[in-house]
Amino acid sequence: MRKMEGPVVVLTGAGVSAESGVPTFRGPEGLWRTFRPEDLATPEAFARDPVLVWEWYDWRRQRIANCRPNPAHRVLAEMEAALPDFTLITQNVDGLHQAAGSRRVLELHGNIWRVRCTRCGRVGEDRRVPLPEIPPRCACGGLLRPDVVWFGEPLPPAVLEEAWEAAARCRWMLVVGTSALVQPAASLPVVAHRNGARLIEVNVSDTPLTPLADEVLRGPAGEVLPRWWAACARL
Ligand code: BV8
Ligand code: ZN
Repeated sequence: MRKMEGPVVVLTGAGVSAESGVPTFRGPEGLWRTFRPEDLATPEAFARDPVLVWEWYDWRRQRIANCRPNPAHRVLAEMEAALPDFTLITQNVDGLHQAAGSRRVLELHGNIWRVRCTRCGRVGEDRRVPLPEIPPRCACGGLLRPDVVWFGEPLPPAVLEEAWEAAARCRWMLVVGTSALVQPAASLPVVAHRNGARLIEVNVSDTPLTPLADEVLRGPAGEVLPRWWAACARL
């Protein structure tokens, strides 16, 4: 355990929201019955069957609407307030980091509470659960889509650029609750490590990043992170 000095970056995945009740993608209960996210979270699936894709998102939105931030989300909000140079990067689309009080969140994969018009491009927040009509329509009559990044789609360039820069210059990187399988997010810790950052992994199981980690905090983020942060504060 060392005193954290210098820029700190945290990368989170679905595991940080698991204790809030948000289903992970590759957990035992899986996200949605027989479908794989790679099959549904794609522009092709949406073009082929927008109703099926929206039924999946409406189901997830209804699940997430009842979920509250857990102690892991709250500790990350505390870290942002306490540390002079802190960047939170998330792969999650559930908005729970913002709900916990994090003020600057780099959302690599968008946000399930935002919708985007496929015709006029208007982007707006839509928190209606359940959706009154599926698929939802824009005022212009165009088909709305979830404002998330699907497989095969580029990540928002400005957000990704900021994430690369933060990863390249940080002295500490915490990787919390990600299977480190989805690219390019999974390369951020590799860049940090290559540039000499101290890598700390918080996960209930091993991932492809575990061999790179300087420290592995094995256990549920909602229990492990608060204990680790309290110990840091005593240094
Ligand atoms: C792109 C939004 C290019 C949608 C998501 C072959 C090789 C390498 C890459 C590829 C390949 N084929 C295709 C690709 C690229 C592809 C990719 O990476 N595929 C993977 C599957 C191989 N990537 C893309 O397509 C990306 N785009 O590359 O574009 C491009 C460039 C220019 C122009 C055109 C194109 C886009 C990827 C984004 C996909 N969208 N989400 C939605 O959510 O509906 S990704 C989706 O999966 C979520 O965001 C989620 O974050 C992610 C799953 O990852 P995790 O977050 O890690 O979640 P997971 O369930 O997997 O793991 C949970 C972890 O938590 C586990 O480790 C578990 O042990 C742990 N855990 C559980 N409980 C706890 C816990 N840990 C702590 N505490 C607990 N309590
Ligand atoms: Zn429109």
